[in-house]
Amino acid sequence: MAADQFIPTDPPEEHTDDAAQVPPIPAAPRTPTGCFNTRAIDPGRIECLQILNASGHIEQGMDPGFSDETLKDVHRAMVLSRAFDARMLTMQRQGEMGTFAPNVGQEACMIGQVWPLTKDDWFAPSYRSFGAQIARGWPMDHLMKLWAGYHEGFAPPPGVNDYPFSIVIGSQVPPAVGTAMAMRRAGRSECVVVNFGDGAFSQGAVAESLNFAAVDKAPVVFVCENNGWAISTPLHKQTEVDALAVRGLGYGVPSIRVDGNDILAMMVAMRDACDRARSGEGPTLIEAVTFRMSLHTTADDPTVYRDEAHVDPWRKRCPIARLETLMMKQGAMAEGDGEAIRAECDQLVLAARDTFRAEAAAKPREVFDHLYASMPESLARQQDEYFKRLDRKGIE
Ligand SMILES: Cc1ncc(C[n+]2csc(CCOP(=O)(O)OP(=O)(O)O)c2C)c(N)n1
Repeated sequence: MAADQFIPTDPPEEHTDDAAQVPPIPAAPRTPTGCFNTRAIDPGRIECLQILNASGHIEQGMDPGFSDETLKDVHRAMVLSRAFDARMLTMQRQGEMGTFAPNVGQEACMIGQVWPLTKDDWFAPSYRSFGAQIARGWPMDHLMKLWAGYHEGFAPPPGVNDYPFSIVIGSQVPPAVGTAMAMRRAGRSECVVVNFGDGAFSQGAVAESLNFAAVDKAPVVFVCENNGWAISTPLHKQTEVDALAVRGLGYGVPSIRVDGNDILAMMVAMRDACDRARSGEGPTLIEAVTFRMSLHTTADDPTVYRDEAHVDPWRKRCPIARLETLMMKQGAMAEGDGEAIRAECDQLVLAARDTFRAEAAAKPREVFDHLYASMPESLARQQDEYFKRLDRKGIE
């Protein structure tokens, strides 16, 4: 088909159905021969937000004016997340955890995205969100049970308006949007935050959720944690777009790219997005650009598919070190405070580990529970055989 067949023509004069009138489209760029110049199409402009640069200095004129107390709170939450991360990795290696998905380096993303939420708001996390879950009120020993495979660990603690996290990537997004749609219908003024990875963003369910949320003006904030990798698949093999945020524009969702290692930028972007949602202006998409510094999970070995050279530049962008530089400069932190907070957080994690060890008791006879409302005959036979084996071994 010749390219000039795509040149749009004016609607016929006699067309009178106003509702069906196509609004005028600005003149398309043309090549010198008059053809539509597809190379000049603007796929949409995405703003990028960075407030605290990689050296820990606030960009000129950008200071959001957070109090020292606020900075101390988010700093501590990030340090606690990292302490939990390190301990969980050790516990997994020592056989106490089934598996674990580390989050080191992504702390600003995590803490920034839940910072503006109240207890009445809702959070639908992916599996790499434990720092945010701790900040939302999940006790650390509860999360330890979760990662060790105890079903009690998956249920959100009383009073915490969170969904259990989802392993099926992107599957947490439709229920989050459904919750937001229900809130809007019920005339409520809370909002929902849902996060997912760059890999999950390739799932159709996420695209459909963006569309539903946009049409419904649902009070939801989509946070895509773009950490560069979906297990062994790098971003450039996943997508042709440079900025994943551009996808929101196609659905009419205001979208922004944020330096995900900059806690101040995350807080500002999330605060504004939550305010928009709560005031009835609908959803926002935030692409938080960060990096997965460590393993995908403890079942993964990134050295077989990525060069350490990819990781090195991100070490200099550590979100915690960046905030500490600022806090020292502003007098919100003194020499030695960082070490003291790290030691205190380590102790809290160790105390949680003690609680976990005291409470987590394997119940092998539960293995067949919670699967079917009424157990099929074939499974009942397997259960019977399994119980006889446990009896022979003297296991309760
Ligand atoms: C529907 C589905 N397909 C495949 C998988 C296997 N899987 C687990 S994690 C993962 C990569 C996810 O990457 P991303 O969404 O970028 O999140 P990240 O792990 O980097 O935080 C895949 C493909 C899955 N869990 N669910």
